[in-house]
Amino acid sequence: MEQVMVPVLEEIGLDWENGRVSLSQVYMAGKICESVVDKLLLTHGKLENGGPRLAIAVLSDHHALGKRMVKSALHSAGYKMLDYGHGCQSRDLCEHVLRDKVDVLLISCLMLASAFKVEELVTRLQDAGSNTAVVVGGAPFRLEPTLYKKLGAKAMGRNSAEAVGIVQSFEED
Ligand code: B12
Repeated sequence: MEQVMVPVLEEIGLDWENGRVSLSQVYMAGKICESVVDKLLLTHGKLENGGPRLAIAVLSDHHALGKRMVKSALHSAGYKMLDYGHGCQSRDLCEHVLRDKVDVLLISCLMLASAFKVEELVTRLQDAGSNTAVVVGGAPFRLEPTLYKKLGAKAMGRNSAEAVGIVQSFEED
């Protein structure tokens, strides 16, 4: 999936940007990939690992495939996590994180406008006295690898395997 599905969807996104495919074709490509992800990915791993308290969400936008892949990879590695869904707003996320005492919040963003909202989320968490580490991923962060730092996130991962490595590094801290 990392080697075929992700790059193909990226190419389809570029084709849409350049007017070569319609939004309905992007939508169908997304739907097909969703059913592949649902069939092939593990969503109920052996959740034995104590580790840091994790949560995952898509901030602001509704591109949810990346979140599913990251969640599945972490499940396979034995990590349990809360899933706050997609289209989440930073105010609600901040409340959930404080209520659930989350140590590491994994945020997926596919649109640049959503990525910029990470800064507001981090500020809200800091103002509330939270030590939660915000880890981000998604197209805007892959395209601009230093963006996460500018927005106050602790780390950025390019794919689901990197997400696992980052969570493991928090466990070692
Ligand atoms: C499929 C798709 C859709 C589908 C989404 C289906 C779904 N259920 O998710 C549909 C058709 C609904 C859609 C809608 C729109 N889309 Co769209 N879409 C895409 C497309 C082609 C692929 C995205 C995808 O699913 N990739 C596959 C997944 C698996 O990859 P991924 O999310 O990047 O995740 C991987 C890594 O990034 C990483 N990762 C992801 N999250 C995290 C989190 C952490 C913590 C870590 C460590 C790692 C990590 O691991 C994953 C596995 O490797 C992209 C193109 C692109 N370049 O990404 C455009 C794209 C994101 N869309 C775009 C746009 C503009 C839109 C619309 C506004 C179009 C419109 N006019 O309506 C709407 C907005 C909807 C909304 N409000 O959210 C733009 C955004 C441009 C921008 N500058 O912001 C893109 C980039 C296309 C483009 N080139 O212009 N879209």
